[in-house]
Amino acid sequence: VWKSGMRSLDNNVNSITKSFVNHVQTSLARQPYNLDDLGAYQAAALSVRDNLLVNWNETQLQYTRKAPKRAYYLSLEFLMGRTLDNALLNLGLKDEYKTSVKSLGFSIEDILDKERDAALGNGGLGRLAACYLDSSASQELPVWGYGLRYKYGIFQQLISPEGNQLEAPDPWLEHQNPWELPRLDVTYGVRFYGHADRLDDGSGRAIWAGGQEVLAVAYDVMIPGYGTKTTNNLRLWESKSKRGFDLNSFNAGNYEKAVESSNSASAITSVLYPNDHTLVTLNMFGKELRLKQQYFWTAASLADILRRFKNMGKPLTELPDFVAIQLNDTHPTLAIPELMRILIDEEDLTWNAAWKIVTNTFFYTNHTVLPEALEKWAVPLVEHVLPRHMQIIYDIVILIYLFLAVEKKFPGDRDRLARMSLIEEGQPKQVRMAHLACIGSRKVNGVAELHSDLVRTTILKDFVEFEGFSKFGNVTNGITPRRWLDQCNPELSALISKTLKLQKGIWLKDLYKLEGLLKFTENKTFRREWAAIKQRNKERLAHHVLTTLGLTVNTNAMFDVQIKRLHEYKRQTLNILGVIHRYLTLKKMTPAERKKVNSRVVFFAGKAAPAYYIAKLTIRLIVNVARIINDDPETKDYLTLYFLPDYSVSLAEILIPASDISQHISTAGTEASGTSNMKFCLNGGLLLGTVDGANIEIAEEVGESNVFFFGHLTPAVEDLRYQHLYHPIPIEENCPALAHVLNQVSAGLFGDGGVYEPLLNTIRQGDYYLLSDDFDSYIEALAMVDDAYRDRDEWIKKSIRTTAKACMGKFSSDRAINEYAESYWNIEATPINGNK
Ligand code: 26W
Repeated sequence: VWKSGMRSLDNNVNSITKSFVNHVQTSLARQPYNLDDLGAYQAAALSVRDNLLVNWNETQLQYTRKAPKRAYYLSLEFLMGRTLDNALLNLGLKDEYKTSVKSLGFSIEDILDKERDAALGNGGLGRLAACYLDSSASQELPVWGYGLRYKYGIFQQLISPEGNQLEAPDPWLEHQNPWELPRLDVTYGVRFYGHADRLDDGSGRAIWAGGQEVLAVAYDVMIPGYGTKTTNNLRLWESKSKRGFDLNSFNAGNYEKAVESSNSASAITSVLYPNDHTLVTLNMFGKELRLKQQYFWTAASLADILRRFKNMGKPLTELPDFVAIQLNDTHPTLAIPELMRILIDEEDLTWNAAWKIVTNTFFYTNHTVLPEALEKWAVPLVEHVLPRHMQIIYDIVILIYLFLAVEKKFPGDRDRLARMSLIEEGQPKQVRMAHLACIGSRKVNGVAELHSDLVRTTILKDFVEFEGFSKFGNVTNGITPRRWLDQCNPELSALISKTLKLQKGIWLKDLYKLEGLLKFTENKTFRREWAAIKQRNKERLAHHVLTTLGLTVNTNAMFDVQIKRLHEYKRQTLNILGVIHRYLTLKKMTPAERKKVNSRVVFFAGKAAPAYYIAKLTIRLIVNVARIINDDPETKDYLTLYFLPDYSVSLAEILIPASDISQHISTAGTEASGTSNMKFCLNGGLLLGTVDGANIEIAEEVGESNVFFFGHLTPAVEDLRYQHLYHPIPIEENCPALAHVLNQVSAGLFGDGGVYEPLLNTIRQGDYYLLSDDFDSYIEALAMVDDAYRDRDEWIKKSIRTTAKACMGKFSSDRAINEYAESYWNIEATPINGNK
């Protein structure tokens, strides 16, 4: 096979094959004739990496030479998923590799499937960072990412026979990772603890010494642009002990103590925190380690950024002309006092000069307005771990912020001062990171129109009044159409290219071109092809369920999908209670009546934070409802449901193209944006959703007739919550249909009803997320979806319109990243010369 394969290949394929074989023999030290798929994946990846490296080197060289202003994206999470397929697409080498590996007896699909996801993120925030890196490189923007190289990514989710979520570690680095370049020579020392002594020379400087020093080691990940030579960098830090182990203790026979400091250093980057939205469940040790992660990462990144800047030979006052630093939520906010510390203590700048540089360098994006998600750090903890930074934070409060400025603008307004302070009173006092991020930044933005409005009118209202409206903007999120259409739905991508008579290289970089599909809605052949592709994607998903879970899925049914982190505000509970309602309705019907019903298959996937009891109980309910319903001979032709374990980027790539309808049903005003809603639309899936986040802007683009909206609007939410608290109406009166469903669950229809009481009580008592207020209109919306689906031809037209309009341009991350580049960072495209 190897020899005959080699003969028939053209030059490009030939050199790929050579490089592949070379890596098998030299890098992997294996024999080509007994290579398995994993080995083939590794060899293919290493040879692709050689290609990337050439472009990466060239890109970095030209950035240094041309010295453009650069942007740095600081994110504690980068949810990259797999890399090989994306690298092949962006390099334009997919077909060549396909031919090459085929000639060697492998299938490219099997090889691609061997790659583990790089799952260094929880969900929306981390995946957005990954899409933005893809778009930055594709738009030839000089952007680097900075993050942590967690040894373990987001936990693997297992489901026990009872339906409980179990967590297992995710050892994603178990086999070597071909996509990273260890830079063992790029290191920085990062200090923790110790003591900070102010100098009494009137300079405002202090000396911070003692404590623990940990080494940050750089690992670089190459980020290729689509159809450009630009290959940007994602630098991830690994922590390790500065001094190896303690030889004195070792010699004295105290082996445990000898490795203690080394263990404590490497603990910092050992695992991604699986909490999205709150840290209140962590204990003291958990909180301290998270704070150390945040400082370790921001300190190393800033040191690296400053070293690069200083190499240009410019004075520090020009830093904002050459560097923009984007804070992805408040997680990297310590960068603000850290830069103050460096400028004052190490660079001898005055307080005012330093503050001016800082406030022109940073930009802050808020990703949630949920109160429990706003980060706060206990003052005693910050004092202990970062004594100098605590001093600086107090200085900001006193000097610049409170007494000089706010007091001047609003004399005597004590309440306002307390509301705006960086320090929240209480036992213990706490540092409010969102306030620090806000006043330390040049601009602040939210991630969809509604959400940015909420940021301006709720959590940062006082700051808008203080600093002016123009500091607060909006950049609606986006997604990369390379991964979320071309890669995950190659057939649809090919049909689009064929229909538009455009190479995908054109429209994948200018998604507004999809609008050209609109006129084909009336073309019957086109519609048939469109529908056939959706059908094959449904079969691909069914095949996945069959091979992973051993279950057979009815592919003639409508596929209804809700995939996202489990959270009360996202209301998976509303969905499962809706499913139960449907089931009970089917049970009451005669067989003849049932025959008229649309068949529906409901898919759920998503992880719950390990300590989030109610979220885990929701999973348990879904799994147990599935067990009963899927086995009921009377109804199973009409309604089945599946909870797919271990949701990941790769699983999303299978689920999204297969969806007829997807659910984005958060309580109005709670989902900042959502990004999977955009992915579904791009793949011709319709939306069922509340008037929330980016759903609103999607509907503006596709037209409301192509989106199924329901539920109360944001302004009503506060009043409804007030009513539930102070004038509660029994649920039997407020929403009889929901009360009936809850009673059936309590009565044990899906196993021991008592188990679910805590979950059901969140609705019966207080109903903070307003399920009882939205349930009836939710059921109505589901019925409208059924009606619409009955007219299949019209449905396909809606599906085409959704792809053509909803996700045209606006929801491409290319549009979003260009907005950041132009209106925030003030950076420009820097094309890399030379042939690709
Ligand atoms: C303190 C722990 C913690 C961890 C993560 C708090 C908050 C977060 C993130 C900000 C939560 C998050 O991922 N937010 C999501 O961000 C997406 C990208 O902007 C939005 O599309 C989602 O609506 C938002 O929930």
